[in-house]
Amino acid sequence: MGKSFDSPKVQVLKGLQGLLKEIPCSLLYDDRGSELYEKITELEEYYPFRVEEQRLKEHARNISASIPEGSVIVELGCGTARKSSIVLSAVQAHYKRCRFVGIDVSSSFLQEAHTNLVEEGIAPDCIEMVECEYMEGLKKVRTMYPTANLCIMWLGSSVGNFTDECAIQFFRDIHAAVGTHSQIFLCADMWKDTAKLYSAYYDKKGVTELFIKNGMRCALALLGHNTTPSEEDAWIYEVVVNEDLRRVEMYLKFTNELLLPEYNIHVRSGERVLVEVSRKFTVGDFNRLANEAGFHIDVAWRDSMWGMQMLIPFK
Ligand code: AVJ
Repeated sequence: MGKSFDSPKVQVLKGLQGLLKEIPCSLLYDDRGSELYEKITELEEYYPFRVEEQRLKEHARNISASIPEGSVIVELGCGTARKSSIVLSAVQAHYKRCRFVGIDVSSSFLQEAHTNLVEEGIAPDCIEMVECEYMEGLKKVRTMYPTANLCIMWLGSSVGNFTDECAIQFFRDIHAAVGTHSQIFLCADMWKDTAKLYSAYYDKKGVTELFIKNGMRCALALLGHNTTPSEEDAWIYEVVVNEDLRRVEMYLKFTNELLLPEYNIHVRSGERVLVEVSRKFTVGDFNRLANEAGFHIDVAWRDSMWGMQMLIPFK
């Protein structure tokens, strides 16, 4: 895949011109995609959303105790902040106050997040929102709070979309943006029973299929190719649980060829395009990721379903 500093269009081009074809998963979340993802979180088979919520509630007290008093809690991609409010309430109960900065690219999400947090009883003067990309937002937060410990929350197993290389770079970038006086609270899905993984991504109602097809539609639209419904019907949704790489792979198989000669793109009939990967982690995977990025795992709350850990920089 193209590197993240390439423009989305260049990422799509590089992804579709290669031998093993893929598109960047960042394209899955346009308005329609975000709506479909919301529906996914309500599916019976899709356990990650509910399990995370439950684990956060279960461990909220201990998580809050591992965040030093006076810290600023910063959430990457806070969305509507429904999950983070669980931790924030516990921090507020523990220290009598908390400080939160939500970072997101969507201003409507940020407004909703603010409303939700106030409804959950978080003091309004403790909440700030920054409408930004992650790294730019983190640099801003560091200028707003030059000396405070920053607890950077990255929830929702978003790290599952990253390769090792990208995740390690991402953590290093965080460290470069905010410095040593910081910690990362990372939540992610654990490697588990393959049948359970398969059905979570191949749901009976076909919502995930629509979500994945919507991503492909967005990718091709970036190239000026607007797809028709019959063209999309010829894409077959396929899920592979890859045990060697410990990830769920979501593909579309093209049963009609796609020719875009002006871009040197030729997807053959029967060829698959990788639209999204969702990695599932072992404890060893987390340790390796953290260490290679210059962090150690200070404390963790994990079981066979879900993993939550506090990463602290080495020095
Ligand atoms: C939002 C990346 C955590 O990998 O489970 C859900 C996205 N894709 N169903 C995941 C997703 C298909 C989700 N993450």
